[in-house]
Amino acid sequence: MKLVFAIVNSEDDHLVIKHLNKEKFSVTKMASTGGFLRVGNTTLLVGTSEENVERVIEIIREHSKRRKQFLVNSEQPYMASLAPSPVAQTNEIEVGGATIFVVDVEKFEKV
Ligand code: 2BA
Repeated sequence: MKLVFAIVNSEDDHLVIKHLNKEKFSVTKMASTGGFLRVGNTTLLVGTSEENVERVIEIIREHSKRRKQFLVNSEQPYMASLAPSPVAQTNEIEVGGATIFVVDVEKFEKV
């Protein structure tokens, strides 16, 4: 058995979960925060058999959009501390679709 951790944009989580559930995958949704932007995102946990892992990733890929995000350094505590400046600088970064980790599950039980 495998456990898929997928960090997705909070704007996409509804669609991703809907389509996973439609194909009978169980999902746990956890509220999380990115360490760089320090804004909320969603971490999904999906426990499934090894042969289903690629299908889970496909569904997540299909429903997680990449998007551009603008950062003003004075609004971003981590960047501001790296390059303190009295002048606000705008940076464009690309975020999403999803960051996925797949790990082995040693034991799975429902009691
Ligand atoms: P954040 O850490 O808030 O990162 C948001 C976006 O900021 C990243 O998008 C990336 O485009 C940019 N970014 C992150 N760290 C950076 C840095 N040191 N320098 C320049 N730009 C940086 P994504 O790569 O799509 O990541 C989205 C979210 O997924 C991350 O939010 C974090 O919560 C998670 N994540 C990504 N890679 C991870 C990893 N290796 N381990 C754990 N979580 C990860």
